[in-house]
Amino acid sequence: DLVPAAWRLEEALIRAWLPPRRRTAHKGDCGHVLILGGAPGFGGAALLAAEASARLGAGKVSLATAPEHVTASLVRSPEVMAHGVRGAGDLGELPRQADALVVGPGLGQGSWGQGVLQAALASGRPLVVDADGLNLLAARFSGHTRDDWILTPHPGEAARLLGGTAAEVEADRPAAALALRERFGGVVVLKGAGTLVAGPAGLAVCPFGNPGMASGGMGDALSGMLGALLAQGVPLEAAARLGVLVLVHARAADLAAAKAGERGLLAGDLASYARILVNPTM
Ligand code: NPW
Ligand code: AMP
Ligand code: MG
Repeated sequence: DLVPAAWRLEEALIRAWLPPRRRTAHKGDCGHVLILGGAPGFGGAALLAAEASARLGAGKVSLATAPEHVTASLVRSPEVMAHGVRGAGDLGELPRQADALVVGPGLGQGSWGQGVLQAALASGRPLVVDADGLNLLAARFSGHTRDDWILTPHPGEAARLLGGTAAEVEADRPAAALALRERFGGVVVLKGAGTLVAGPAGLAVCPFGNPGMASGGMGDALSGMLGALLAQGVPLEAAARLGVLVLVHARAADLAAAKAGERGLLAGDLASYARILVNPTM
């Protein structure tokens, strides 16, 4: 069993946020996530986030990405509604139609990404901000704070947000996580071995995960998972703890590694294992 005894209580508490579905549930009850990302050349990140959202039980998943990635998304995940967006003006009402937004995977830092990030910030919806969404926050929106977002930096992104180096972040990870929360508000997930979650309830460290996760796209999958939890009505900090600490992302990686080993673990492998973990009767 992969769950240390100390974590069982929290697991039981947090699982209460994802009870079995009502027999009469329909997709409109189960939350709509919008993934915003995938500038030209970076489509995979947004596709991985969208696929992970769908596997975590979001009723509907939309993807707003550069037009050149739409066909790939339809082939890989026909369940995802993929919209080709030439610029933020093409988004229309999409951001306000979603229950939660994930902005950043493969977003790039050019004018396309800037416009899309601005639309996400203006949507009034709870947000997961990852990857280039964080890089743009650091470079162009650094005064922005809010209570309704989860920020998911890796140490390099955390360093950009704090104005230091990744080595400084790694030297005192708890201090960095708390400083990020102090500066930007919301809930901060500082990734890396022993991911930290800093929120109103304090600081918690993830006991799961393995070096197989040191491969491209792992963080993008996490952001999609967190978005799916938010869209299903899990409150911000519980979503971060549920997604990071207790049930989903790193434990899915541990299950996948137990099955076939750490080396060669792919971000796209996680979603099917994460699915097992969000079905509490199993
Ligand atoms: P170094 O140099 O390795 O020691 P970037 P990115 C540091 C997209 N992707 N501990 C690292 O340090 C993303 O979504 C697309 C310590 C380096 O300085 C983004 O939009 C994929 N340091 C975009 O690419 C799959 C650490 O951070 C810097 C650290 C750029 O994102 C890949 C590197 O980070 C990717 O997700 C740690 N644990 N982790 C796709 N398939 O489409 C990182 N660093 O420059 O922000 O680049 O993370 O690749
Ligand atoms: P990113 O760098 O954005 O792709 O995110 C990488 C994801 O994989 C984060 O959730 C990290 O916490 C996780 N990860 C990467 N390497 C390890 C490791 N050695 N042990 C545990 N988790 C890891
Ligand atoms: Mg990343």
